[in-house]
Parts: sequence; C-alpha cells; structure tokens
Amino acid sequence: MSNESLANLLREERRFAPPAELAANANVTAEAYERAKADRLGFWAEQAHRLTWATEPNETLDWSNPPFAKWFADGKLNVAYNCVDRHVENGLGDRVALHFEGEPGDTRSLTYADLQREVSQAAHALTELGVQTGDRVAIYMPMIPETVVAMLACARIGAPHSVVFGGFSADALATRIKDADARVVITSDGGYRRGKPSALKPAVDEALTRPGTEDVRSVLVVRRTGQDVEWHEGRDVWWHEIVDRQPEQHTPEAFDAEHPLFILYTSGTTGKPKGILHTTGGYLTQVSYTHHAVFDLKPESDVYWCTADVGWVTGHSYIVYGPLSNGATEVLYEGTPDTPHQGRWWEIVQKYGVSILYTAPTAIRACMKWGDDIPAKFDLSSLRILGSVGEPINPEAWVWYRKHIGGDRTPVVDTWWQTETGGMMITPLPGVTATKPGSAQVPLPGISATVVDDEANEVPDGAGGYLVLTEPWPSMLRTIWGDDQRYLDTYWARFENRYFAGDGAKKDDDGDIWLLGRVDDVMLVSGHNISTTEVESALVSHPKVAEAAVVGATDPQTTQAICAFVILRGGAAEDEGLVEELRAHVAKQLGPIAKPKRILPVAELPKTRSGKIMRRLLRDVAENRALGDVTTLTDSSVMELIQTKLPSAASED
Ligand code: 6R9
Repeated sequence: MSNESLANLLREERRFAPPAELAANANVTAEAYERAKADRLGFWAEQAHRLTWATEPNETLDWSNPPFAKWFADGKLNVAYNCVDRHVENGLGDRVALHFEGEPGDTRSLTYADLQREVSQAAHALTELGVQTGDRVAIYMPMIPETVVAMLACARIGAPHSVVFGGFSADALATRIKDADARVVITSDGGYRRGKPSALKPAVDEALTRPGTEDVRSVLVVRRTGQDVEWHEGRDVWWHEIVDRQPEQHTPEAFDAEHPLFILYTSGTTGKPKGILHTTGGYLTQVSYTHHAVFDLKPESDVYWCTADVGWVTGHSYIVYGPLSNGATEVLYEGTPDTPHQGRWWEIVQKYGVSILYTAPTAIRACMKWGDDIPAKFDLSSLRILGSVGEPINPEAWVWYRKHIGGDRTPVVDTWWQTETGGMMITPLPGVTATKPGSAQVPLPGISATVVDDEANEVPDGAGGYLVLTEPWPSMLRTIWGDDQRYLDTYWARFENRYFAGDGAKKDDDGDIWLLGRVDDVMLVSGHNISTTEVESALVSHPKVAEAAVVGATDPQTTQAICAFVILRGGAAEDEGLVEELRAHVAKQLGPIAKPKRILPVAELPKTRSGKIMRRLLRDVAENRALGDVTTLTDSSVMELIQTKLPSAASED
C-alpha cells in the first residue's frame, strides 16, 4: 500500500492541539518522556511510589531469565489495600467510588468506606469457604458492584481471580474453570440485559457437570434479578447469607510483588484459550500510572466512566485496578447502550456529570449509525477527555466522537494495548500530544515500541511492518498459565528478544504509529500486502457506510480477493449502483489494487463480546466453508443472516 494512502485517508491534515487549560494543568507533561528516556527503570521505580507498599522495593527489574520478568520483586503490598483502605485512611471514606446504574434504572452509590466494608466482609466469607492464598476463584458475573467487590476480595486474600465474561457459554466457563483449577465460583442468579433478566446460574450449574471441574467446592451466588435458581445444597451459598454476617474489619496481608493477581483468558484465533497471568506490583504500578497520565485524572473533581465489561481486560485495568488505586469516582453501568432507548449512555453522562469517557470504536460507530440527533438531546458539557480502545478507530469515527460527544473541545486518546500488556502502551497524552484522528501515535513514557520488517529491521518513517515491544514493561504478562513454552512460542519466537504483539502497524512521516489490525488479517492481493483496516477505513469514510469488515478470500487469479461486508447508514438504499459507487470510492482513496472484488451490504457484523469483528468467520462465509468456532460470538444468528444473503447480493466481475 502506498504511503499516500494514509494521507488520503485523512484527506486533510488534521491535528488537534491540547486545550490550553488542560495542558497548563496536566498531570503529565512532555518532560516525562525525557526523564523516562534517560532512565527507564528509574522512571518506573518512581511510578511505583504511587502505591503504598508494606515493604518498599529496592529492585526494579529482574530480567536475568528473559522473557520471564520480575518487577519490584523484593517489595510487598496488598492490592485491595491500595485500591480501597488507604483512601479511607487518607480521609476520603465519604468519596463515592462507584455510581452504579442498573439497566432497569435502579441505582446505588458506594463510597470508599462502603467498599472497604464490603470487600472486608467478602474476604472473610471467602476464607470461611476455605479459599486460601494462591487458590483460584472463578468470577462469572453481570456488571454490578458485587463483581468489583469480589475481585478486590480475592486480591485482598491473595487468591488469583479468573473473571469469565458473563455472556460466555457453560462450555467456555467449564474450560476456563478446569484450566485454572478453580476452587470457588462467584456468580449471580442473573443480570439485566436488553430490558430482561438474563440468567447466569444455570450456566454455572451446567459447567460444573463437565469433567475436570470437580475441584469447585463452593458456588457463591449474588441475588440480583430474583429469578428462580436451582440449588445444590452443600455447594451453593447465597452471597447475602454468608457475606453480610461477617466482621466489617479485615486486616490485609502484604504479598510479594510477583504474587499472581489474576488470570484472564484470551481466545486467539486457534487453539484453546490462553490464560494470561498478571502479577501484583508491576501491574498495579502501570495501570495506576497510565490511568493518571492518559486520562489526566483529577480524583477530587472528575467523574470517570469506562463502558467496557469487567470480563474484559479493559474492565480489570480501567474499571477496577487503575481508577480505584487512584481514588477515582466512577460510573458502573450494567446494561446495553440502547436500552431502553438509544440515548441511554448520554443520559448517564448528563446525570452523573461524567468528565472522562472510555469506550470502543464499535460502540462509537453504532452511535454514529443511530444518528447525531440522539447525543445532541443531552447535556454533555461535563466531558473533558474521551478515550478509545479495542480496535483501530477509523478517522471518521474519531472525528465524529470528538465533535458529537466531545463538543469539538475534548482530546480523544486512542489507546493501544492488549490483555497481554496489562496496561496502556501506545497513546497520545491529552495535555501534551497534538492528536491525529486514527492514530495511537506514541509509546507512553517508559514504554519502548517500534515497527519492524520481516527481518526484524526497524522500518523508516513512512513504512509499515510488525509492531514489537523492545523492552520489558511493569504490567507485562508473566506467562501463559501452566504453559511457559506456549508463552515463549506465541510472543517471543518471531523476533529475537522482542515481544511480537501480533498487530501490523505503520509509522507515518512524523514517526507516529498507526495500528493496522492483526497480521493474520492482512490480505495478499496480486503480490501486494493490503491491510483490512485501511480498506475498512476507506469504506467508512463514504457517507452511506456506517460500518465495514473486510477479509481476503482465496482467489485463483489474485491469491486473495478483497471481500467487504458493510452496514449502511439509516436510509441508504442497497442496490447495484451503490455497490459500484463504494468500489469506486475505495479505488479512489487507496488505489485500484485495494478495490474490493465483492461488497455485501449486511444488517449486522459478527463480533466478539468485546466488540472486535470476527473476520475469521467472514472469511469462512466468503470462501463458502462451514463456519468455524462461533462460541465467542455475541449473537450467532448474525452469521445465518449473512450467509443467506451471500449469493444474491455479492457483486462479482
Ligand atoms: C485492550 C484490548 C488486543 C488487540 C490488539 C489490537 C486491538 C486494542 C487498539 C487496538 C488498534 C487500538 N487493539 N486497542 N488496535 N488501536 N487502540 O483490546 O485487549 O482484547 O487483548 O485485544 O486489540 O489488535 O492486539 P485485547
């Protein structure tokens, strides 16, 4: 793909300087980059002082057995103490930690003092159930305050949690329980979703009939919806019956900085899910620092809201551990953005005066499709910083987000990171960086990333290749649970001494980094590498297209042929003329080689629960194959719809 293509995508040179007032009062200034560059380890040692340690660390990084890192290894601390108790001790017990908004409209605000009491009681309850330091606890919950309490209670007693997204099936839950050898499962009767109670407990009951889950001795059940549940005497325990009667004080024990904090499973494209292991001191240091730096958090005045699910790493790092370690006040919302109406999110922003919003491009594009008039009905003037995570954000969506949600005032920070990196890695800083729509731009202070070619040579500005991380970072994964060899093979084998993230990327003429999607998704068309992200971005820049997913389908003439699935904006008529218009539009934006061979208008796209498009399934459709594993899909009927449409609507020439 030519260098001009990026510039074409932008169409005009757009840069947004930080607002003067924000820059003048920013938590982090340009000087941090210099300091970290001069002494990277010293920089991180300094950031570790954001935390309260029971034993201060003297060591920063032990990299004597790469790529198995130890950070702050001689220090000891308690994560729950850092996220809760110390704020109460500092006189902030009355500050709201969580404004919970249930989907049906019920609300609850928990102060840091409330959180301290509930976490302490839950920690006692887990101990009563026999959970010991090091035992794994599976958490399968809706987005309710008890989920946050449960995670912190596990951290408090040193029992690594494995949160399994509440939308996963009994089978997916069973696989994860088995792999981590969990002893206790924390769940609820159900949660509210799309206006209805949606059950969770039956999936736990079913999962626990599967071989390999016999070590689970207790199931702790929160009552949320009041729906009927089957009860297994001797195994099942109501949360309110055991937690509420516990003592309200609990002494936190300090654990080694390298004590396991949690396992979180990511399902790659193939093979069984990988249990990504994160530990205590380095993880908390980086999520705390990045939350402070990238969102410029002023805990005394900001109201922060991350819309991710806690079952995703974004929920772990930027709903639970980052914000709470910083004493933030945050919103926790249970439901979907369009229940009971498409303005629900904006109503919540208005109601709580949300000042920092962190969400995903897929949600932003859905809001664009619903129309500008919806957010316009609400007062969003409290917002001062917007964040994006999860996928490359196309420039159109970025600009829409800034304009229609941020009132053309707020910086948008596009944050690149992964479950494996634990915390943010590449992102603008809102008080420092002049932002560019669509680019994650620069590694954070203390982070070393670059783009290399096939031979591991760093590419010059203006060229593309593979994104790699060249130095260890505090919140890096420590291994894949129970499989060190897979850790080595997956992340460290492709390039020597470099962590390969699996993403394609490009450096523009200023050296800023643009993410181009997973390298597995890069297409090979007549000898040219073409990124799915670039073609999708070109399609979405057409006024009639709301969303696009692009795959390369095997083709006898060109190796692969570009096949695009598009969701049209409300009102656009789907006909042959439009398909031709879109093909021509892409050719004009990116060059004729990138012109899709087929374009198929569809009603929905297959997505994972965290909003990422499952291109693998679209490739199956485009190549007329039986569908692969659909268990991580939000809605499997989407694929049936797409398949039934395929023969008639495709344009072939
Ligand atoms: C945090 C999270 C990681 C993958 C990652 C990349 C994609 C995430 C992105 C982004 C472009 C961004 N990704 N953020 N791509 N720009 N700002 O999403 O973790 O679920 O493990 O996914 O998501 O492809 O490699 P995870």
